Amino acid sequence: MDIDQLIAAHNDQTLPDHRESFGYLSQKLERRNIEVPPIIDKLQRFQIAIPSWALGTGGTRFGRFSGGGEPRNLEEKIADVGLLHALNQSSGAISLHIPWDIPEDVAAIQDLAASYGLAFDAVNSNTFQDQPGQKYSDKFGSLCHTDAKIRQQAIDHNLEVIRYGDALGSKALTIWLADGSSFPGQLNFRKALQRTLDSLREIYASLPADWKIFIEYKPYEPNFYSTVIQDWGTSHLLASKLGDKAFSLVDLGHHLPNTNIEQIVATLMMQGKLGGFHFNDSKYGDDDLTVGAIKPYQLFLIFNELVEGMEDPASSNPSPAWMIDASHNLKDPLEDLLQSIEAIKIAYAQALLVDRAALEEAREQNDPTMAQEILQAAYRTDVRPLLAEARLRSGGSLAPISLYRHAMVRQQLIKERGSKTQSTGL
Ligand code: RM4
Ligand code: MN
Ligand code: MN
Repeated sequence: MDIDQLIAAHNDQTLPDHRESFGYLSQKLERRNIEVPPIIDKLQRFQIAIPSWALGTGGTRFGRFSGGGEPRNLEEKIADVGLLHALNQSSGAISLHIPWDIPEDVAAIQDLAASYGLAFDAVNSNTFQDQPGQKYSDKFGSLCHTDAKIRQQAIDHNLEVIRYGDALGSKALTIWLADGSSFPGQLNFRKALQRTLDSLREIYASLPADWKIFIEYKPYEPNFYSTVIQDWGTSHLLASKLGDKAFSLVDLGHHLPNTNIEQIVATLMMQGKLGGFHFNDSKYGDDDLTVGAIKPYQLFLIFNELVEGMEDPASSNPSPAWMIDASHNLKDPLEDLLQSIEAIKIAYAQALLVDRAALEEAREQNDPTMAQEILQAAYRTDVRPLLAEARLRSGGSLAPISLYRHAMVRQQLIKERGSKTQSTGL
């Protein structure tokens, strides 16, 4: 049976239950004067890119326990994202990491992606690992390096990534740098930032006219004392100096504990400079866990700011690029991604329920109690039937994980690909 038939058969079984819960929720929302159809429509249109490195089991520096059936090449990665998209109708794009996923036959890769209804999202460069055959080492930095030859090598790599992305139809380059220092005194901060800006300017000059460049920031790791682009302020400074095509990218895992990420989102949107978003969750470190697994309320508050910015007709911020950026240590990567997408859309739907006029009124009245009541009314609503309805209308599955298990997808993949496969990536 093909996937669409499986989805239809499985949906038939769960439909009565869904109809009941969706009907009940719709009535309740209508009584709260919330129009359901526009929310369903927004949920149907919301697409979150899957990075090509998230289809395999990640690991820690201590080890990696492959679950088997991992994609062995770019074609199989595209097939995995195609399967996710068939199930949830929200993963309609793939984000490639070069050189982990160099497309050998561009036309064939494009055709394959199109056959699954997938587009190519931002391409990502990699100057945080030395590649086989690479002339100079990035051990002490790339775009910030003291040696002009090494900076040039990193610039050239980014230009090569743009060329691959351009051939495939991507419209953005994401740069994340591991550059920094692990010991006080190792790096001249001022000069390192200046060199980074100068290198970025060269990359920026080669961006195709309709492209954007996203500058990611991160406070630590793999460097443990300083990072050249440590925070949103540094990223914003670089993006502002570069020009209109440059934006900051917020990765949830790249903040120190208790950082008010929702305020960063609001600030960048106020400047029209929020370009992209990397979703993950963590208790301690970077991108360790499934989105929404630890801090769903924070995710909701972030979406509250995103929706506020996106729905404001006066906002100059372009629609941000959405991507998952998490590693998968224990779970089946495809199940993990299905859960992450669900968590993101839950937060989005809840943010769409916020009574913005009433919230503004509470703010005008300096009434924090009422402001909290309004946010809680949205956050405490179980919006999952709205997500299921959006999937159903788009031809997806009412219950993706249940179907995935029922159809024994992983077992099939292990049969086809073997139990000892390992994808390229982290
Ligand atoms: C980094 C950063 C980048 C991602 C790599 C794999 O921490 O989040 O976005 O490309 O990991
Ligand atoms: Mn990231
Ligand atoms: Mn990261």
